[in-house]
Amino acid sequence: YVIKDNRDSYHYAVKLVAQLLRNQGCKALVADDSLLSRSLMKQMLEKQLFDVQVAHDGEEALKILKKDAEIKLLMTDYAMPTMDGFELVKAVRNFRGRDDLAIIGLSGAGKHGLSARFIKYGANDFLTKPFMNEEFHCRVLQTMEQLSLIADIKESAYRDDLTGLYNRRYFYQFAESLLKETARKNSLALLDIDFFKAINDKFGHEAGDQALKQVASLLRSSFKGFTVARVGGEEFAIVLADISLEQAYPLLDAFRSRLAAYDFVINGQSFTITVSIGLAKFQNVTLTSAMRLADKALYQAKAQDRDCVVQ
Ligand code: GH3
Ligand code: MG
Ligand code: MG
Ligand code: MG
Repeated sequence: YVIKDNRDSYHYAVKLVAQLLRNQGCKALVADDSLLSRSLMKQMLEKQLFDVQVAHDGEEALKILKKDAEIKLLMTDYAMPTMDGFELVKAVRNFRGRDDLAIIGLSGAGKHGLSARFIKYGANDFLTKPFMNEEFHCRVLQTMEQLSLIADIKESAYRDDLTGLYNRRYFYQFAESLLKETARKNSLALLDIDFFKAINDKFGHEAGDQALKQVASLLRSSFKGFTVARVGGEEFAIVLADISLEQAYPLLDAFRSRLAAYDFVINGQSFTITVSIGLAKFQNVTLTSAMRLADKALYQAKAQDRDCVVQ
């Protein structure tokens, strides 16, 4: 049905299908006091494969949005009892950003000034009622496409492209935000591959890269649910949220021995890799001092014949 509306552009239809696939199962919320308008929008969004909820006014919409962080699109009317569309947009923007939740405001015809104000209050776009079906679909599609693009850009800005792990930039941002939650008991581990220069020298830089990828994938499978980042060439950091030093030590030592026993086979050549690990507590400290502590422990691990965990 949506495609039929857009038969005039092949390229548009292709884009549309791609976005429909991304919309599938994605949650949307319609806030409108008019039953007719509400059910029309619900129906149209369902055609775009959204999972749609409805609210009768701004207050109800706000309640739903506070409970459900998975809602990715809000369509809101302007004139509604108890809380109007502007108030709703302003309130929602206090806890959901423009790159996280798309908002399209709607207002009656002859009130174009109102529509523009939606944007000023933080909506991504607006529509004037009554709208044509095709305009509705285009605006929703474009807004959701922008949200997807931002998500893609964010994802690539936070990933290391060799290993697919989080990068240094993400690690520092995440670590800073975790340290603000003072009540939690966390640990920080810094890992540095032993004599990696020798691996490169012996087997070539290309093989070294392959080895780094494999180390990363071992890290990923060993530390599921924790934040693992590549913070340097052959250096990795793991933030273990809600894990005390005493609990972290055996986890890291198990990884250390798992890695030491792992048989790397790259370009027909077989070798082993070991890692030195420095462990520090990660609560009620500044990020700088936590890093310094972990780094000091790592330095000691290197001094103690490597292939060990020091806390
Ligand atoms: P140590 O046990 O003291 O850590 O010895 P090391 O040789 O691992 O330490 P060093 O810091 O002196 O050398 C790290 C080496 O890692 C140097 C560099 O050539 C290599 N390296 C860093 N990043 C990459 C990368 O992305 N790919 C490859 N193949 N090698 C890298
Ligand atoms: Mg209304
Ligand atoms: Mg190093
Ligand atoms: Mg090293």
